[in-house]
Amino acid sequence: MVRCLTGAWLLFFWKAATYSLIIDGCQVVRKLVEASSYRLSNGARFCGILGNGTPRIVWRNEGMIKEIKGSVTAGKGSYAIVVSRFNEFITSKLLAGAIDCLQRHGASDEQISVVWVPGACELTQVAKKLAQSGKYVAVICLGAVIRGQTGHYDYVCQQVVRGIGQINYDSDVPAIFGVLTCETLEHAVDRAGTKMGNAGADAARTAMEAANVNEQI
Ligand code: INI
Repeated sequence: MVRCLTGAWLLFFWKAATYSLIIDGCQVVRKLVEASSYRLSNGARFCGILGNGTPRIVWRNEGMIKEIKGSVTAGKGSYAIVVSRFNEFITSKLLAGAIDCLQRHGASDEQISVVWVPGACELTQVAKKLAQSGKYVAVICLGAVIRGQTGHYDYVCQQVVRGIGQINYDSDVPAIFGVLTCETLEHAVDRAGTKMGNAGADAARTAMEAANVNEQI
């Protein structure tokens, strides 16, 4: 529902809500949610409230401010998935989740390439090469590092995080971090298509959105 209110009225409501914050924190959250549907008579939409004491209401005129948002659709570009064989029991589920997600959002088989590497430490070098090839709109990196199987868990995690981060600095193609870093095998199973969803599908969704944002810039 869209209601037209003056800034003065909103200020009044906000102040009233601020006072009731002391009594009931939920009240303010509710007011903010309601306020998000307010529009000024010139069409500007309520954006947020800044500051303490006398708050400043920020309005956003959607027609004037350029805003880019990525949609989650595969589009016409190709996606590379680089996936580690280490902990394949888990990573194969991440891969299936990623492929399923890309296909559900319109990708054909021809738009998807999969490259297997030995372990999480080897993801970066191959992902970099794929990103630099100019053939893909995004590179999805999938792996599973699980503590307990090795003393060098922390080093493997650090190397992968830093490596994939570096690709994002160096290249115009987004490299998506779809690597599980878990304390236990059970935690990994939870994130590979069971209780906590599928991190491979999440990474694929992120890849499509990032690629779409990139395309618009
Ligand atoms: N690689 C993984 O992908 N996950 C792990 O949990 C892991 N652990 O625990 O050792 C792992 N190690 C191998 C590493 O990625 C390299 O393949 C290896 O060190 C050779 O460079």
